[in-house]
Amino acid sequence: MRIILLKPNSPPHKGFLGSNYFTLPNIGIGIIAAILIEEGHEVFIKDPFLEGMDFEDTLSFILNKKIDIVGITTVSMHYEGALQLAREVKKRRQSTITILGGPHFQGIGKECLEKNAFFDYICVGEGDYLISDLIKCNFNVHSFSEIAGLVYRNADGKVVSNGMGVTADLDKLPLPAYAHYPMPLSFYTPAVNNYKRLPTTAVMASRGCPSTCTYCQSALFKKNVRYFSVEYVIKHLKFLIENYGIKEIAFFDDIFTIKRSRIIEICDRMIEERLNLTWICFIKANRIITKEILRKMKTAGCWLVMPGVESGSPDVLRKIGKADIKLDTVRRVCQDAYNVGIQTRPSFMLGNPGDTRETMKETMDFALSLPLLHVGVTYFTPLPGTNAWEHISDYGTFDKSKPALNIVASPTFIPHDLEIEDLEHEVENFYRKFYFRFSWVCRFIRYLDFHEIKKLFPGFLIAMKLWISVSKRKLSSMKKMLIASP
Ligand code: B12
Repeated sequence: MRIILLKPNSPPHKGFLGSNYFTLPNIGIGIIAAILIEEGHEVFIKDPFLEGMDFEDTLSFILNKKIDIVGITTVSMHYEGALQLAREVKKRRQSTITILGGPHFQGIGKECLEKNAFFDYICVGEGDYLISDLIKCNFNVHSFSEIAGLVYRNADGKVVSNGMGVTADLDKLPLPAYAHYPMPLSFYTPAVNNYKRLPTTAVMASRGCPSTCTYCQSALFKKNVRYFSVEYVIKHLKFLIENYGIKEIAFFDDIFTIKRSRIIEICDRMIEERLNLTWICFIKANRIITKEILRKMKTAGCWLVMPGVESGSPDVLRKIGKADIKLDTVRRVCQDAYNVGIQTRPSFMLGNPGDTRETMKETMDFALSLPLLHVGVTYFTPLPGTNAWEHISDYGTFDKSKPALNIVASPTFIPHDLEIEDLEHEVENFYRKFYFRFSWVCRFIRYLDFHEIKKLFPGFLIAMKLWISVSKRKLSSMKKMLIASP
């Protein structure tokens, strides 16, 4: 069969202050493509934004190639685009099968199929084999109940959900179909402070997350953590080095450091095999992250660890399901990493349930007190299907029908007693206070190396943007004061 797997035509992913960046290839559809290619199907992976294709180009491609199955991967931010694409494909060629998957549908897949006749199937959770299973059973409705993660219409037209798809044996999965990505791996470039060396790409060494953060969709996997074997991970890395000259890896596991023994083993193997990679990963700032582990990670090539901290207020942390994050431990981990020579870039959110001006200040003060070179600050954004989505009205104002979801660019949830402007101002203020200070310059020098020097120019442009934006805001508030004064 002829199958296309793609992201919808969606507005480009905007970073802070409208900065725009290409990201890394999508692992999910890469694996699905590899499975289908192995089974003899003709598969196209497309990324319209990356390839400069507008909506009509995408549609023409699908129609001209006489595609049988259109598989669309969707984060909530791109849902509108997915609706538009599936609707138009069905309108122009009714026989095309539309299958939707991706994080947006976790928890609300059934509802989405009920509402949209132009979706034929939805995949909830992991769907590595879902399209393959549908093809193998010849799209026979009587076999659908056996396909994990499938949402479908039964013989009576009633929408049925088989629950969450979870791939049990990760080692059986093929590597993503790298040769079929729309751009060569060397083309993809993450945000400037997310890499040291190019080409870089993303790898997942595990799936699932043991944490229960109320805002995160990974919590829906209910602690079902699964690992690729260390052997598989090392084989994967070697393949990327040998075939694509990859020099750096972003380990995109929810938490790369869940198991201490496994981390030691992966690092030891990377050192023994002389992979000579640099890498970054998400961590949880807990007991596992000792100075000794950090030293080992550094020797294996790690230069950046990214813990999700989210708030400097223990009360807010409790409200967002992160009571297990201890601020003292976060401080200790940041200091140990600093001493060892690894950068820590925690993520923080403002406008959390329970956030007030005071707690947001606590968060900022906490971040400012840590030995960091960079921080990530976003707005708390309730995602469909999460615990936060269900209970959000207890904490403030949120319009569930609003489609846009750009956690970085604009707030969608406004806690009680706060205004949208407060949040926008606080995020900008956070970045300004964080970056425009003398101690930051010292830290910058501490981490300065050949790779950082190469990124000075784009970094300088972002700093200028921040400065201009802050000045504009100050000017407009001065104007308002002048107009208001008698
Ligand atoms: C790595 C990552 C990123 C990376 C790059 C992602 C990439 N390469 O495309 C970066 C840092 C750039 C990023 C950015 C963003 N991310 Co992000 N990210 C992740 C993370 C940690 C891993 C993604 C991943 O590779 N998963 C592994 C693969 C195997 O899973 P998958 O892609 O979901 O695919 C599987 C299933 O979903 C399903 N499937 C997916 N598509 C399809 C299609 C079909 C047809 C079928 C049948 C099945 C199917 O089958 C796949 C295989 O099992 C996830 C959390 C997570 N654990 O998934 C968040 C996550 C996906 N991100 C999230 C968000 C919100 C964003 C941003 C919008 C944040 C922002 N505003 O800045 C942007 C959007 C970027 C974009 N896609 O355009 C949310 C999405 C929630 C939602 N409802 O949309 C997640 C779930 C985290 C969370 N908070 O809960 N992200």
